[in-house]
Amino acid sequence: MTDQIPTSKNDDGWQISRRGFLQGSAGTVAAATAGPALNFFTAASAQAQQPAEAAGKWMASTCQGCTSWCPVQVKVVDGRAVHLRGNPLAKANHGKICPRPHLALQQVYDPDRVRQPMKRTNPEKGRGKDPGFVPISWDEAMDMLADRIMELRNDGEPEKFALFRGRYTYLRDILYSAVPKIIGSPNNISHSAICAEAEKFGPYYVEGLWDYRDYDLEHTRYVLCWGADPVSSNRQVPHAINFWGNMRDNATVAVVDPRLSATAAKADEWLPVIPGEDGALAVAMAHVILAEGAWNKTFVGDFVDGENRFVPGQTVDEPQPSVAAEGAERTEGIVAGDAPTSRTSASVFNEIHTHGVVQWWNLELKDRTPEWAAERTGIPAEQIRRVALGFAAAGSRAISWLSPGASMQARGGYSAMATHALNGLVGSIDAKGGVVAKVKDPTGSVPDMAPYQDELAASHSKYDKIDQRGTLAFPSLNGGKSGGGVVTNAAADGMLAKSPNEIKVAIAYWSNFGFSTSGSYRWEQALSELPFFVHLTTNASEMSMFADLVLPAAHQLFEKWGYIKGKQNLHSYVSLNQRVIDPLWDVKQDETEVPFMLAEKLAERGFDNLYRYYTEGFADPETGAAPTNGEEFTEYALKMLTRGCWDSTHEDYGKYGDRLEGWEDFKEKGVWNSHRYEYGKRVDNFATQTGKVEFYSETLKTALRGHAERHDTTVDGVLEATNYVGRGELAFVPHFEPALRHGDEVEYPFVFFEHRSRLNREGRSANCTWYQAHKNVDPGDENWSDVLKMNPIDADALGLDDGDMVRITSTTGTITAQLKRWEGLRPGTVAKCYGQGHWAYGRVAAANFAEHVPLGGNNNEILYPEFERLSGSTARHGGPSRVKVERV
Ligand SMILES: Nc1nc2c(c(=O)[nH]1)N[C@H]1C(S)=C(S)[C@@H](COP(=O)(O)OP(=O)(O)OC[C@H]3O[C@@H](n4cnc5c(=O)[nH]c(N)nc54)[C@H](O)[C@@H]3O)O[C@H]1N2
Ligand SMILES: Nc1nc2c(c(=O)[nH]1)N[C@H]1C(S)=C(S)[C@@H](COP(=O)(O)OP(=O)(O)OC[C@H]3O[C@@H](n4cnc5c(=O)[nH]c(N)nc54)[C@H](O)[C@@H]3O)O[C@H]1N2
Ligand code: SF4
Ligand SMILES: [Mo]
Repeated sequence: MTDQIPTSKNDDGWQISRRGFLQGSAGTVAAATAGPALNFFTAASAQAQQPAEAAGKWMASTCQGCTSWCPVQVKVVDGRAVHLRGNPLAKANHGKICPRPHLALQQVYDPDRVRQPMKRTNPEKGRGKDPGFVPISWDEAMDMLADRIMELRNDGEPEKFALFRGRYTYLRDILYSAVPKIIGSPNNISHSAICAEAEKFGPYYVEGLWDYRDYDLEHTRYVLCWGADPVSSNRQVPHAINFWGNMRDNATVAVVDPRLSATAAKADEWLPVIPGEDGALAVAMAHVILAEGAWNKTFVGDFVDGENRFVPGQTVDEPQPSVAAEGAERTEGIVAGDAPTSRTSASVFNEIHTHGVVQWWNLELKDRTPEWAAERTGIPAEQIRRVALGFAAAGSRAISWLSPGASMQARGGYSAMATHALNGLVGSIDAKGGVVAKVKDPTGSVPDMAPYQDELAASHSKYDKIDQRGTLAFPSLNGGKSGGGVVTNAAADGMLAKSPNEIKVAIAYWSNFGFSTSGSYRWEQALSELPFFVHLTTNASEMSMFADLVLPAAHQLFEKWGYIKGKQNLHSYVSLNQRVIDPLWDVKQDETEVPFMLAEKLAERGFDNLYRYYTEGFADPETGAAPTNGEEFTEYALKMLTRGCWDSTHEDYGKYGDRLEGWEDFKEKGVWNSHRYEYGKRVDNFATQTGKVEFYSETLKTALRGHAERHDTTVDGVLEATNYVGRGELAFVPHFEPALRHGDEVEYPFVFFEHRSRLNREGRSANCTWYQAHKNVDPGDENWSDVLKMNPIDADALGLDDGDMVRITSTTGTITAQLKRWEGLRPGTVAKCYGQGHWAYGRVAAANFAEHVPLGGNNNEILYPEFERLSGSTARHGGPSRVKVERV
């Protein structure tokens, strides 16, 4: 099935047309029978491989090597996983995968895996201190943990418990939400804000979508990537890799990235922006589109008399706000720069599906000429104009593709808005060939926990969280709410400052914040001071080295049950993680079995609320049976939450897509597909305050004002506290903000920026030999090494050659790497891939695992722990740190 390459496309998406398929097979037959065929050897070797093919079984599961979360199949032979491919039944990735699932084989069979629970014997914690781990049983380990939690409860301080999670399946709430809530802690802290929350901030305050988008590559005519490298990373990788070539036949590709990425190398235009100046580029493109009259008139609307009044340098008379009171309110609470422009009584611009195009022009765009932007961004004015007009000429079949590269920056909230607003100008949001959203799926959510919270839990779980969300400097406006989202990386500062309270007991699962956070040394300190810490992990990674208990976790792809929800190729899907092989070691499933054991242990100690929640709240939907052990609990919970996919008696069965025929059928197929996305359903019903695509974001205005009121200040006060320089009504429109950098330009002459690897499975590839042996698939990188890429002009000036070991120093720290002269970045910048520099994890990842010597350097040791505070995000991009580079 995997070999069925789609031969035709139509509006229903990828289809293998019967005719095309028959033609394909007929052709093959003809070639094989017509004399000495060129495929003689291929055919012979295919035959020779047949017995092995027949020996194994392809079993469905899900790859979570990155956030594409692809439905896959695992070839299992004699109980061993030996090969992977895409699940051919998945409409999202149509049987395709990227290179990374193969690395997962090396992960599950990694000889350095944690094989049984381990207990620390050395009370002193710190990098380089031998933890003195000794093996213990699960029973003993869970007793220790339960005792610590009971101590907090008995002392009336359950808020001193914290749960940190990184990657997850959608069974996550069983552990991540229920355990802290029912114990009585507010502190469940996810990794989302070190991942990509600033990216979601843009679409939310423009179109009301706090989510990643999907892209209609099949019908698009222009793809403008902002730091996105879709053939290597981002979130539709298999579909993008397999479809990019076809797409390029019909579409122009422009890539804004300070680095010649794999996608940039194959693009029509590369715009090597100066790191952190994306906002300037995006507003200049918007300026061009308006000044040249190139916006989509059927989506945005037009001046009533058809005359383009977007004249560079001049304001347009603003339309009268529809409700007079609103106009009065608009200026209230805003201090500087708030002078209203002169308004005429007649509306000059008849706006259709958008809101505030004239205000955006007047407040921000009118002076943002390509010539102005060229100076800031390093991109020639001519190219800015050409790309902007090319993008707009594609009309609604254009994609402005925003990634963390252009948003996870110190002032990236507004560049995220500006880049996404370009989709609004051309009307490509919710349109054929444009930028779309997920399709609904029929999965459910976990039962309400409130009935299982006692008085202590109910009150203490509402305490302020350790991550500082909602404080003046951390608005974290997820969903429009002050403190609505996580501020992952500030939790370390909170723990060190014991503010708002001390954390005494913590569990972290599937995460490695001692490695994955900018300014990671703060986590090392915080974890060293944490009295009792449990790491639930496959490998003894950096975080494990500070743990009192290291608990071996089942590998997500091969040994664990769960489900995920994803989208690619205009189809959303629900895909099962399945236990396709017997677990190798004494591992447990992190999100279900471990909390069930904990619940049993707490019940033994007289606190049975969690146990009752699990056994009363979860039952087999087919038999009604209550779970009696962790494995049953896992299965019943999974069946319950996915019931709408496979149970014909469920109210949502078949409503949004596939009708799977029972639980066994779901396990066999592994994936539920949604119907294809239908364009144009949201067009007058966007989830913004006005229901429109907002260039003047009333939604953001309400959110910022809400936060300002909470702290008894103005919106300007909030902008100041969050490091933004814009003031007044600029707060409500996508606008240019200068890059923010740490380090004096003279002492630290280079702007450091970074990227991810085509082979990174987030932070968990480095102990795989295949990762190290193929590292040069990333443009400029070298196998078995970690290189700092520097333009030869700069390298010559410093007298540096390929292979020289260099010390890279920022105001935050120093790491070492090998120098690589490379033309794929501009002079004055240096770049390094993320992923190397592990001083723990295993013998391949570290240069010397026993001695804690890293292989290469971890970028997070030199990245200043800067934030994009409006979304709570860590600002790893935009060049937050200047560095100096010296030969070792
Ligand atoms: N400088 C820099 N920092 C980054 C990034 C970057 O590009 N550059 N990327 C950021 C992004 S986007 C993200 S999402 C975060 C990710 O950061 P984290 O959420 O911290 O996740 P990972 O670094 O992938 O580490 C996961 C850890 O879980 C354990 N583990 C591995 N496999 C499994 C498993 O199957 N089950 C369980 N239970 N445990 C397992 C291992 O200990 C591993 O170290 O990192 C962020 N940090
Ligand atoms: N191969 C691979 N794919 C992945 C993952 C993985 O680990 N490996 N992880 C998944 C996860 S968790 C996430 S969150 C997504 C992240 O999705 P991506 O879109 O890949 O995000 P990043 O890797 O953070 O973005 C890095 C890109 O931004 C560029 N960049 C750096 N600074 C700037 C700047 O100032 N301006 C601009 N325009 N670009 C800049 C870098 O050169 C690089 O190309 O990827 C997912 N996909
Ligand atoms: S690594 Fe990512 S893109 Fe590749 S198969 Fe796995 S989930 Fe899909
Ligand atoms: Mo991420």
